[in-house]
Amino acid sequence: MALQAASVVSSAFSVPKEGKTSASFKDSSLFGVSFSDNLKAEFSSVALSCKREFKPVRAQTTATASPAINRGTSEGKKTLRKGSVIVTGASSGLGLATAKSLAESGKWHVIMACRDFLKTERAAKSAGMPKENYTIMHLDLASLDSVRQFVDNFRRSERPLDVLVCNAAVYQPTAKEPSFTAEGFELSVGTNHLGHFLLSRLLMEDLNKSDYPSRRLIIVGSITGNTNTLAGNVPPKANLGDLRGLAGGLNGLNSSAMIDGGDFDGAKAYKDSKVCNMLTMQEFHRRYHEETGITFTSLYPGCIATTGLFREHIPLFRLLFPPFQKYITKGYVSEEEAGKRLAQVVSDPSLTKSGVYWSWNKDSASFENQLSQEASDAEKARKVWEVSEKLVGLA
Ligand code: LMG
Ligand code: NDP
Ligand code: PMR
Repeated sequence: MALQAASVVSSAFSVPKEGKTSASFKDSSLFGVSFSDNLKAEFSSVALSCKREFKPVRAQTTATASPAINRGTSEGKKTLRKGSVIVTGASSGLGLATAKSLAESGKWHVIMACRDFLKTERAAKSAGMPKENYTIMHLDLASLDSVRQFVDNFRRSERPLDVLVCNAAVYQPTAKEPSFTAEGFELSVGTNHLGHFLLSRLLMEDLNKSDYPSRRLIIVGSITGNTNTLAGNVPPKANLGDLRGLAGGLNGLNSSAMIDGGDFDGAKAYKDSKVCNMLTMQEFHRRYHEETGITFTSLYPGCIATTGLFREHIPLFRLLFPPFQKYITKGYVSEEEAGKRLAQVVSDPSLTKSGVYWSWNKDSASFENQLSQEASDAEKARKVWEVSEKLVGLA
C-alpha cells in the first residue's frame, strides 16, 4: 500500500512547476482526494469599483531622506540610493534568509520587524549580515497596539519606506483549543492576516511618499491555501465560507474562532489565513495600484520544510517532512534559495507587475501562477477587506 502510494506520488509530482495547475494532476486522485473539481482555477480579472478612503498624494520624501536617484560625480551618471525595506518575521526561516540576501547585496537597508529583539540580533549576527545594512525594530503582530507603535517608531526613524514584506506567520497544527491575540482574535488569522492587514494599511501612506522607482507591498502566500493544487487538497482544506466567524471577531466566545464559523482546527486556521493574505494582496491591487503605481504581489516560495513554522508539529512529522518534500514531492527548497526568491520579488527590476502571485519552477525561474477559485474571488476579497477593517479599527 505504501509503495503503491509512493509510486503514485512520485509520478504525479515529477512536474517542474510546483503549485501550478498541471495537466498531469488532472483527474488524479490521491489519499481519497479528487482534484478534478478544483483544477479549474479561475483567475478573475473583474475589477471592482471600490470606495477609496486612502487619498494618495505623491508627496516629498521625509526631510532627512536622500532622494532615490542622485546625480553621481562622474559625467552625470545616476546612482540609486539604498532601498529601504521592512521585513516582518525576519528572525528566522524565510524572513531571515530574505533579509540576509538583501543586506548582502549592498543595495538595501533591511528593517527587521520582529517580536524577539535578542533572537533577531543573534540570528542576524550568525547569518553574517553586514551591520550597516540592517536595523531591528520591535513588532508583535499579535497585538494591534504593537502594530501601531511600530508604525510610529518607524516614522520617527525618518527612513523612507520603499518596500514592505509581510512574511511573519504562526502555524498551530497540533493545538486542540484556539489561542488568541491581545485583542482576542484567533491567533493564526489574528497574526498572519489581521496584524499584517493593519500594518500594511497604515504603511501605505509611507510607501506612497517614497520616491523610489519601484515601490512594492508583498504578502507571502502559500500553496496550501490554494485548493487548485495537490498540496491544497491535503485535509483540512482552506475554506472561508461566508465569513461568519470573521465577522463575529473570531473570539471563540459569542462567535467561532474560525473564519467560516466551524470548529477550531489549527491547520485550517493557518491555511485560511494564507487565503486572506492572497485575497488582501489582490484587493490592494484593485484599490490602489492604478492611482499609486505601487506593485502588490504575493508568492509561494516553495516548500521550506526545515523552518521554524513546523515547530509545533509532532516530532515524527518534523523528521519525515523534509525527506518527504525532497525526495517524493520534489517541492522542497532550502531557506537560502527561498530567501533569494523573495529577495527577487523585492528588488528585481523585471518583477514590477502588480496583482501577481509568483511561484518558481525547479530551475528557480519565476512564473505567474494561478490562484484557486476562492483565493481569486474578487467579491470575497472585498468582504474580507471590509470585515477586517472593522476588526482592526479602521472603519
Ligand atoms: C495532521 O497530521 C494532523 O493530524 C492535523 O491535525 C493537521 O495538523 C494536519 O495538515 C496538518 O496534519 C499530519 C500527518 C501526521 O498526517 C498525515 O499527513 C496523514 C497522511 C499520512 C500519510 C503518509 C503517507 C506517506 C506517503 C508517502 C509514501 C511513502 C512511501 C515510503 C517512501 C520512503 C521514502 C523515504 O503524520 C505524520 O506526521 C507522520 C506520517 C507518518 C507516515 C508514515 C509513513 C512512513 C513512510 C515514510 C515516508 C517518509 C515520508 C512521509 C512523510 C509524511 C509527512 C506528511
Ligand atoms: P518561521 O517560523 O521560520 O518564521 C516565521 C517568522 O514569523 C518568525 O520570525 C517569527 O518570529 C515570526 N512571527 C511569528 N509570530 C509573530 C508575531 N506575533 N509578531 C511578529 N513576528 C512573528 O517560518 P517560515 O520562515 O517558514 O515562514 C515565513 C512565511 O513563509 C510565512 O508567511 C509562511 O506562511 C510562509 N510559507 C512558508 C512555507 C514553508 O514551507 N516553510 C511555504 C509557504 C509559505 P519568532 O522567531 O519570534 O518566532
Ligand atoms: Mg504538503 C506537490 C505536493 C506537495 C507540496 C508542494 C506540499 C507543500 N505538500 C505536498 C503534498 C502533500 N503534503 C501530500 C501528498 C501530503 C500527504 C502525505 C502532504 C501532507 C502535509 C502535511 C501533513 N503537507 C503539509 C503538512 C503540513 O502540516 C504542512 C501544512 O499544511 O502547513 C499548513 C504541509 C505543507 N505541504 C507543503 C507545504 C509548503 C507545506 C507547509 C505549509 C505552508 O507553509 O503553507
